[in-house]
Amino acid sequence: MPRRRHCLLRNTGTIMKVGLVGFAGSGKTTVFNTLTGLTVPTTYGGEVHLGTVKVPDPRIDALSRIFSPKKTTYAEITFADIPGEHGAEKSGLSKKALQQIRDQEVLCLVLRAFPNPTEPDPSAELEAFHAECVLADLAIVEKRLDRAKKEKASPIEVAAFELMKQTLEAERPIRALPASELHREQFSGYQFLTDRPLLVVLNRSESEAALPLPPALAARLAEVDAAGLVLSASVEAEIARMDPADQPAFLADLGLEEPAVGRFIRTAYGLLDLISFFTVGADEVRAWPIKRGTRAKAAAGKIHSDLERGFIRAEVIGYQHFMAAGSEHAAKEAGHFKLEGKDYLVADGDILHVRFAV
Ligand SMILES: Nc1nc2c(ncn2[C@@H]2O[C@H](COP(=O)(O)OP(=O)(O)O)[C@@H](O)[C@H]2O)c(=O)[nH]1
Ligand SMILES: [Mg+2]
Repeated sequence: MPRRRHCLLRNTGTIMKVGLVGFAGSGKTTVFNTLTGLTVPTTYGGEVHLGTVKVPDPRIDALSRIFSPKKTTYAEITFADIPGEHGAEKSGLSKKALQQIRDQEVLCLVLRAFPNPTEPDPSAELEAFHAECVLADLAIVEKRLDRAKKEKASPIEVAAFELMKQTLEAERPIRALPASELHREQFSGYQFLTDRPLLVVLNRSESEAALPLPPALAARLAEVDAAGLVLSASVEAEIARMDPADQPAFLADLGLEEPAVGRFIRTAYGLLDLISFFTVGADEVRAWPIKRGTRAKAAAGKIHSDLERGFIRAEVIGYQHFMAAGSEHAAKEAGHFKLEGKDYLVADGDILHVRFAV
């Protein structure tokens, strides 16, 4: 049987999807433009816009300097700017928008906190959004529960839906439930809005950009199991237009350490509980995002289905060990080369070579 060392064939890895949602006028399109570098007009309504950005990773920068590959590939996030319908419904989310946000892996709710006399305050927007997601989920959970009972589904499945129903009736999100109680290992892919990780972005005026989240809002976010982030979209838009050389002084003036883009992307990545493993070589240095807890065989499948099907072993060197040793050879000499089987739990920063035969 031929034995080939891993070569890069085809990308079957997935790109993570983050949807920007919220009231019309909350600043979604402005945030979207600064994240993606695109220039979508900031008019109300309209179509969904998509933009893809690289996930910055200094480890990939360092590996790329060492291998000088033909190609360097970072993990990617696709942002979707989902328009709310101005004044159409109480929360600003139409049926159409609700449908569009079901397609996202992470939801990012943009709350308007820059001065504006006509819109509700940020906490009211948060509550309206949360309530609408809870109601939409509850309607589906009740239907699925009825059907599960009628069709005499497994008691485990019925119990999982009962639990979701109780949780939603208590106005709590499904994402707050422990994975084991929902038996997620058996029922993957519940399509519920409150099961999506939620990142709440407080879009503030320039003068308040460096202040932390208000304590009451932070406490409420903890209750609904959401992450929070403060930025000023207009400041970020200005930074994006600025000569990079002028950025540090501008940021320092406002009391900011870095543009919000990096923080935003890291938070979204963390919410999905993603880690990266790397493949290295003269052709390509590449980051592969996987869920924490992914085993070697499934991780190999991200690179190519053949690598999963014909998986033999994974050669593993941890990023830190590799950098400390300076080369693959030196890392091996130092005893930091491991040969792992299909059930090996891939760790963040593992450099993998998959041995396979098909
Ligand atoms: N002063 C100020 N205006 C903003 C800020 N973010 C957005 N805007 C303005 O608010 C309006 C609505 O923003 P937009 O991004 O289109 O909101 P969307 O409807 O949620 O996509 C636009 O005129 C923006 O220029 C901000 O941080 N500060
Ligand atoms: Mg918009």
